[in-house]
Amino acid sequence: SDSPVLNGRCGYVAIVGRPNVGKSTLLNHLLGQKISITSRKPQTTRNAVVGIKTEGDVQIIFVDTPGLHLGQQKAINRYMNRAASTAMKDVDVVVFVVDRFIWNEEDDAVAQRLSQVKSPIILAVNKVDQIEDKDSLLPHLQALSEKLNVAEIVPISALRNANLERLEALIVERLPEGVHMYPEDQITDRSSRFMAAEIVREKITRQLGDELPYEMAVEIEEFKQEGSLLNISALILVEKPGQKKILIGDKGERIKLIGTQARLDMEKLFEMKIMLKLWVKIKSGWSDDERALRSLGYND
Ligand code: GDP
Ligand code: K
Ligand code: MG
Repeated sequence: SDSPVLNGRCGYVAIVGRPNVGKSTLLNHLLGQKISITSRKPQTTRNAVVGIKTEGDVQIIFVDTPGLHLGQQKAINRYMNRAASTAMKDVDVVVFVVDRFIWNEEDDAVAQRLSQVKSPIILAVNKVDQIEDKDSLLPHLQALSEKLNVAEIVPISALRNANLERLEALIVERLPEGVHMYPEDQITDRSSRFMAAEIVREKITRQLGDELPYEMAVEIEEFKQEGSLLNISALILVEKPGQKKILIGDKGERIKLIGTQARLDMEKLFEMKIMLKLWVKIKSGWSDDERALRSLGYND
C-alpha cells in the first residue's frame, strides 16, 4: 500500500569502503535480492545504487557506493570518488566495510574521510569465511577498535549471510523515527533502464580481462514492451578497436554468451520474457570526457 507508516523508523544507510571489499554483495544479501552488480574486479560499481528494505514499521534505505580509490585521474574515476564521498554525508548510519586483515592506504583514505562524518559508523569486517585461524579474529577486532573511532565492530560474511542479522539490528537501532519514504514493495529508486544497463555491464566485467571494464560503458537504446515480451537494445561503448574485437570474440561467441547471461538475469528481475540485442561501438575518449559521461548518465 502507498499509505505512509506513522511511528515507524526510516533512514539512510551508506555502505562505504575501498574497492572489492564486498559492499555490493553485502547490499544484495541484506536485501535478499540482487540490486547492485558485483565482480572480483575493482570499480565494478560506478554509481551510488539505492536498495530499499521495508519490514513492518522499519524502512532502511541503503546506498551502495563505488569504492573510494586512489591514484587514477580519469574523469570516470573522479566521478566515482565524488559519488562515494557524497553518499557519506547526510545519512543516518554509515557501514564501513573492510576485508578481513587486509588494511591498505585506500582503507586509510576512507577512514580519513569518515573522520569528518557525524553519523554513527559501524565497521563491518567482511569475508570472515576466508579466515582459517578463527582465533586471530578477536585480537584483530580489538586492534581495529583502538585505531578507529567507530560505534560498533561486526565480523560478517556477506557472501555466506553470516552475522548479517546482527549487523542489521545494529543499524535499525540507530535509525530515526519517521514516516517511510517509499512504498513497501519498492526495492530501488533506479529506473528499469538503468538496471538493465548494469546487468549487461556486470556480465562483460565478469567475462573479460582486467583492463577493459574501466573502458566500457553501456547505454540502453530501446526498452519497450510488446505484448508479453520486453524488447531491450543495449549499446556497448568501448575505447579502442582491439577492445571491440575482444568483446565480440571468435565468431561472435563471447558477445553471444554475455547476451544470454544478461537476458537470464533480466528475466528474473523484470519477471518477463526478454528479447535482448547488443551492439558494440567504438567511442574513444569517453571515460575521460565529462560531457560524454553526463550523456551516459554519470551525473552528479
Ligand atoms: P565491492 O567492490 O566492494 O562492491 O565488492 P563486490 O561486492 O563486488 O565483491 C568483490 C568480490 O568479493 C566478489 O568476487 C565477491 O563475490 C567477493 N565477496 C564479497 N563478500 C564476500 C564474503 O563475505 N566472502 C568471500 N569469500 N567473498 C566475498
Ligand atoms: K567489485
Ligand atoms: Mg560494488
